[in-house]
Amino acid sequence: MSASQADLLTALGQAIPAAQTSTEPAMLNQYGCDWTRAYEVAPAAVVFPKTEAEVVALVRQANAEDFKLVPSGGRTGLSGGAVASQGEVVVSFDKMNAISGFNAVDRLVTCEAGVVTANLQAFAQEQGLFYPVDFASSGSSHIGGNIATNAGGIKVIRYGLTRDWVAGLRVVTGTGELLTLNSGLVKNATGYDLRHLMIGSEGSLGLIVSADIKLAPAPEPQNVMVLGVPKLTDLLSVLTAFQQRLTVSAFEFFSDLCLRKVLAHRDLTAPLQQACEFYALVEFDESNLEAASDAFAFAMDQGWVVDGVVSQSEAQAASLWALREGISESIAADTPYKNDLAVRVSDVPEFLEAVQAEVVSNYPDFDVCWYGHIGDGNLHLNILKPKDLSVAEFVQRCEAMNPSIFAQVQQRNGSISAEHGVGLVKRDYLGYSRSAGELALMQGLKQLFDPNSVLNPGKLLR
Ligand code: 2HG
Ligand code: ZN
Repeated sequence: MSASQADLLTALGQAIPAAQTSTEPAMLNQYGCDWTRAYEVAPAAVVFPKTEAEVVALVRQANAEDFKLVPSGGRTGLSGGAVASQGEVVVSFDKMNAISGFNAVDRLVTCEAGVVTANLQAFAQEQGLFYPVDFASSGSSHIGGNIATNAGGIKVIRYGLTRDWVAGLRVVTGTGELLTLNSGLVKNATGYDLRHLMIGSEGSLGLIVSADIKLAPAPEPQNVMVLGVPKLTDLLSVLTAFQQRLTVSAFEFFSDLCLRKVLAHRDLTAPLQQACEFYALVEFDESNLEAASDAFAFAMDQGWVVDGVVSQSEAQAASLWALREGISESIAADTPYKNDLAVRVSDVPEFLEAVQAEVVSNYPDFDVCWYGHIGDGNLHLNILKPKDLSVAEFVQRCEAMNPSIFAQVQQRNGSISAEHGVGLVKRDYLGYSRSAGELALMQGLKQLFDPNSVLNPGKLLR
């Protein structure tokens, strides 16, 4: 063990019992990264605090002894926000995973940061309530990470983002101060709401240790339709046809290439008899089936939709959802270069056309998987690596395209990261979505909350 590593372990030992620290190479590899694979994984240690007091002590030690901390949840992020490449100490919230309180009157559940999203969803269901933020990684993502990235997912069109469900937070700032923010209040007009500053701050301002999460009334059982839509630009007309007649819980889309990838990867069947260039997936309350059937018939009459299927059971609804939710995993072997873009919903059709044109003219030899949460304006653009191209050359060619794609986003005041966060992957492109004035204020906030830059340095901001 090198002297500095021994010093680090001594410093950590002042904050947290030695049994809760690991320097095992396998643990460092596991805990030092997220789902991105482009960065070196090189943390010095991983620690597993069990209490708020231990988190406070860790941050104070980091300031005193000059080491850096990388907060780590379920490590399902796609932007490198939880990657430790520079000898940092990873702070895993795996052992702070209790649902520590529930109040039926307030419909609030108090979760430690390490509660797995699916466990919160199951807990809500046991109370006859509903936690509506949902995505493919719910089985492993943590509520703390969801808050730190303001995670979105598949039901944003109806229920909003993680931000909309956070009624209170406990956070340890970069100076080791424990803050209680908003305490579950519905109304609170006492100035700056620091809770909202923490949401989406990617661990750069404070470490979230627990949260009061709102729960919704349990929804009706849901029906799912998958529709064949030949033209990308008709997808929004289909959405409007549905929204004029009913409230949709989700409106997603994917291209035929995405479908073929999922079918090759999983034991599922094609939803429609004939292949179609694009598919829409619509979810809605079962009591709206008639209204949804009207919308479908109207969209067929208009020629926007050529075929469709509606779920007849919960199991069928789940397998239709699997066609959409399985895409990311199914294309992982193709080393996709990911972009997670958002514009206003009304700007989606012409934005899609403009980006598609950029991609086709610049990547004639690359396969492109388009999919995402089109109903809320969020599109996932995944470029697949040709087998014979090296990862380095592929990434370089994709990066060379980013300025022209991001210029299309900027022209529409859109976002270069709708729901995956900034982390390392999007940090140097932030200027396409944030003005120089905003970026300067963000740097100022970082300095205020974390003057020695001990929290997730180099992520989100340089
Ligand atoms: C999804 O919507 C996730 O499936 C992942 O946000 C998207 O892998 C992606 O690009
Ligand atoms: Zn998504």
